[in-house]
Amino acid sequence: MAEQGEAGQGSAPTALMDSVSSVAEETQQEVATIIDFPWGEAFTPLTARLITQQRPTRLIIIAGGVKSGKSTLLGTIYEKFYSGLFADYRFAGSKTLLEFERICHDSRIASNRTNPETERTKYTSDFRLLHLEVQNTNTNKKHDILFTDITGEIFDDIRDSSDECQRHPILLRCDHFALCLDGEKLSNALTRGKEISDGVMIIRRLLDMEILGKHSFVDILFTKLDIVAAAEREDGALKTYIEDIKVSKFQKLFSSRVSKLSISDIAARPDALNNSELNLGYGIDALLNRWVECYPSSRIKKIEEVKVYPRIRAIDKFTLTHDDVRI
Ligand SMILES: Nc1nc2c(ncn2[C@@H]2O[C@H](COP(=O)(O)OP(=O)(O)OP(=O)(O)O)[C@@H](O)[C@H]2O)c(=O)[nH]1
Ligand SMILES: [Mg+2]
Repeated sequence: MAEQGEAGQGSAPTALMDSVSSVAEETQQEVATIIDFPWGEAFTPLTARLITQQRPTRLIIIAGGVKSGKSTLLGTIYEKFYSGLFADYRFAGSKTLLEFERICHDSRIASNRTNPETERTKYTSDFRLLHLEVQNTNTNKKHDILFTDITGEIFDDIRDSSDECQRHPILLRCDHFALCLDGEKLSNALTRGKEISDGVMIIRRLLDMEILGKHSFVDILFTKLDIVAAAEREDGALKTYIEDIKVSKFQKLFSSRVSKLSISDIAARPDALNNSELNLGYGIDALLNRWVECYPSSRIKKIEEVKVYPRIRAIDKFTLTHDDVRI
């Protein structure tokens, strides 16, 4: 009886196991016929090692508040290569094409929008990185670049909390730190004070935490120049005000604390409604040249300065903590 019972109980699972294994076999056959296209999604600091372990890579951190124009800046760099050469470069590839396409979608006719837009970047707890490979048209040298594309909310947290800065060791690795200040907010008397003080506070926090320092290349980007120019036509004092901010709040406070501080006006996607004569991507070509060609030489360390980490065994890959992430 007992044997029969066991056999009786066993027959159903056996049938189930048989059907599971036949499904598994079919799935395996299907998987074998799927063409393995590149992933195309954004990298995380960990997966970006796919790029950084192969070749020297520039890491550009694009910081700034919500809607300050960070993603549009990246989308425009990508769009510019659609029409051929941009700055001193030709497009040589990207492992995150899907993300660039996502950023650009709402600015295209295919999105059925009446105005070109950029979708708000979704909140992710980790940094998202976009990859671009460019080739210098004069030297033919190829360069890999990783740009961060993260929502301004993360930079609000970084500005307000040392713990949040420490949660992102990738900040230490940046070759260029670019802070976007929203030209639209600067053009409005009600919002400009906070936009400026938030910008000053984030640079100060990163300097005090020694994340930025004498080795750092910092860009302060005054975005949406078309909106600023339109506002200046209405308010004669605005131009002098903004020029004064550039000197008194950024140049004077920070230029002696970093390796190089550059201040630029850009218009990633000027709106025709602002009667602007600015081209798409105004000011961004010079920026891209600087990001690719200049990098902090002081990051090259003498051998005795290099901290030695214990050799990582295969099993350690599964136990690495956030602090171990170094790219
Ligand atoms: N007029 C004008 N609008 C711009 C320009 N650059 C960006 N914008 C607009 O500004 C808005 C915000 O731009 P995003 O690039 O999404 O800003 P973001 O900093 O990535 O925002 P989050 O991802 O939310 O942090 C979008 O509606 C863009 O179309 C510009 O040069 N001129
Ligand atoms: Mg964004």
